[in-house]
Amino acid sequence: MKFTLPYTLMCTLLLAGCDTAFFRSAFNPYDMKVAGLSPTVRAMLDRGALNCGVSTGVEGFSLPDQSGNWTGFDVDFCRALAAVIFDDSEAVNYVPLGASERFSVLLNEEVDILSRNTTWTLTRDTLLGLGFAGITFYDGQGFMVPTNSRIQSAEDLQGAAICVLSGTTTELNLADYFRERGWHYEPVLYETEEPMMRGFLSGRCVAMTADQAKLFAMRSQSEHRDTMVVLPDTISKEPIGPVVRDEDQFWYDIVQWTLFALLNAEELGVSSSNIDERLQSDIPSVRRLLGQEANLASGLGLPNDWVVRAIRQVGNYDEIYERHLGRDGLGIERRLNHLWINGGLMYAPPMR
Ligand SMILES: N[C@@H](CCC(=O)N[C@@H](CS)C(=O)NCC(=O)O)C(=O)O
Repeated sequence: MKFTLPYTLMCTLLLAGCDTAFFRSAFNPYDMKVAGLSPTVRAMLDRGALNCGVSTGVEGFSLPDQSGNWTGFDVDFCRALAAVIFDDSEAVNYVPLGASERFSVLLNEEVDILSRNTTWTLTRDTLLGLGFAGITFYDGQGFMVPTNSRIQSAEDLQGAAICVLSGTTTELNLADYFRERGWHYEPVLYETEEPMMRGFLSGRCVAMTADQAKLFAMRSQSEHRDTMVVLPDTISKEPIGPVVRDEDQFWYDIVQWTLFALLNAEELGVSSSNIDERLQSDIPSVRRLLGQEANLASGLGLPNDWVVRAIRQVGNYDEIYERHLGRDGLGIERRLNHLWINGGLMYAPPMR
């Protein structure tokens, strides 16, 4: 039976500061009103745009052109969310954030989401009051060295000076790597990336370490790209995903299911180029994905065509990947980022 609460009582509870968890359990979750219970969504609707925290400029992930138009894999995830919420993938304010400041800016509500090469870890998830809504990209930490260096693999780095950004998992993994081996090394710490690249190019360190996709991006962005090479070693797991504040479960669900929808669309062969044809499909899972039957979006407080909006305006996961990171972008093989049916780890729960 559907649970309804008299309007006055609901207002009283809201004024009393009753938390959203109560409402979540008290209301029938398939009630469209739930969207009104997300402070993040409410603020976004008032503002008319999503505030998306991105990195300060990483080719393939988030990079502004000279007119200030942002493109990239992380940018497209925010565009998909804006399509879902506003039916307008352009309704996004991009906020470039360095590694050290990103979490406080999110917690201070200056952005609605971090879509910014951020690794999911236990402490970030539990101690900081953050929620990781999924994994958009499986990465791992690597090293870049000058092409003419004697260093062939990470095993040759004993005693080396290594350039690294502070406030990252990269810095911590680097320490673990050397501690485990009982080796000495000299961490050369930077706050932001540009000076780190300059330090590396000037020989301040013999290697630079970062997430591997990031190293490929930095190499591709540099006019000295032919003088540097990424080593074959991967020294960590870097599951990268969108981050929101813990307390807004409704917004978390929208972010999480938007990612799942992009993956399920790829799995079901629904793309921006065939969406009109696929809207005529008789296949039950395609019809559910595209809101042609069942009322699956009501639990998210969204209209039935929410996935159609995202796919039409931005594309499915494969399109986004290939556009920025794959064949039309950085040229990084999908590997772990393939769908599970293609030997990868990308596996979205069913939409039913
Ligand atoms: N995935 C790691 C590293 C994230 C990170 O911020 N990496 C640096 C480079 S190693 C970066 O992307 N910088 C781009 C920027 O600051 O705009 C983490 O979550 O701590």
